[in-house]
Amino acid sequence: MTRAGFVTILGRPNVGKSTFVNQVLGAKVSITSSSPNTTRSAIRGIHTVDGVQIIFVDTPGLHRPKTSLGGRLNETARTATDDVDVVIAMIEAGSAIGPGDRLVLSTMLKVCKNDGGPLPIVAVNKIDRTSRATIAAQLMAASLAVQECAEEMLRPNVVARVEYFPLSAKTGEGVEELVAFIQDAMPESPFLYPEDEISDVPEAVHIAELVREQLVRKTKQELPHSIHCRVTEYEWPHITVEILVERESQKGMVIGKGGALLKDVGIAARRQLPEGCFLELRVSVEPSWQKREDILDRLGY
Ligand SMILES: Nc1nc2c(ncn2[C@@H]2O[C@H](COP(=O)(O)OP(=O)(O)O)[C@@H](O)[C@H]2O)c(=O)[nH]1
Ligand SMILES: [Mg+2]
Repeated sequence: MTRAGFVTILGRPNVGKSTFVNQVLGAKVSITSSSPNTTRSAIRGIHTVDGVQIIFVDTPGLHRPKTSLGGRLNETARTATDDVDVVIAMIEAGSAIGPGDRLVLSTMLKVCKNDGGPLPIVAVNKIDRTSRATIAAQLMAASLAVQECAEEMLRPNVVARVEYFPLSAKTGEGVEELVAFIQDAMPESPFLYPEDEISDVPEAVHIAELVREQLVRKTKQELPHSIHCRVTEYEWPHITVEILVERESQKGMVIGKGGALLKDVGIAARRQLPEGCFLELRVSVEPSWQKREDILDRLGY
């Protein structure tokens, strides 16, 4: 009998959730950057090895929302915990556990409260950047925070079920151990996706995401949040990606001096696509799209 199940990864923006999923799969299914809120939808990464299928659900980071888009991203992260087998709360090894992390830990405990419920795991990421002493201290701090959150929620029993894993999503250290543990925890089930599939993201969406990744990486401050990308034409090898921004001034920033920035973005994105692809990028202005519910509906957030 095969086994299969779902694993949701929760964590503040930027703790390394998408990097972790990409590391496990050995392929880029989720775009990453040092800018918060890069991930905007629950992206599934599928790992099938030795008769066990693990479906990782990468979520937008839980955070205090400032816009309608931010609110929807939190909602997407929360609903991704429905009906899963494992919930990973990811924190960073090198920064103190703050209110944002506590919200993440509490959300994990809430979902995992029952004995038969999902398995709670705390992953302490980015250990490549800290000393062993710091990692040990952070593991202690994490278990203390878990205990406090559980007591606040009057769920002291769940504490004993929580497992802790230090790892580096970037270098891969510790990742195998966590995946092996999750593999053993998967319930008996037929495979839920074809064995050779590694993601549920449609090709066109992935291409738009590759373009957005480059834009997010190459632009600064608030601009990354103002960008939405979508494929408007997909007639292999011709692909057109439309880049939406919120203001006319942002359009200029995305295009860059003499078109330089947009050109760089196109080159970097095309490098990740099959050879022979013609990628056209267009920029248009859609005022305040991330605050307007009707536009968010239309863009599928
Ligand atoms: N040094 C180090 N950086 C990491 C690690 N994991 C992620 N990062 C970096 O942290 C930033 C945010 O990563 P990302 O996966 O987009 O975070 P997410 O918002 O939680 O999905 C990126 O610049 C990553 O390269 C890690 O294990 N070590
Ligand atoms: Mg992400």
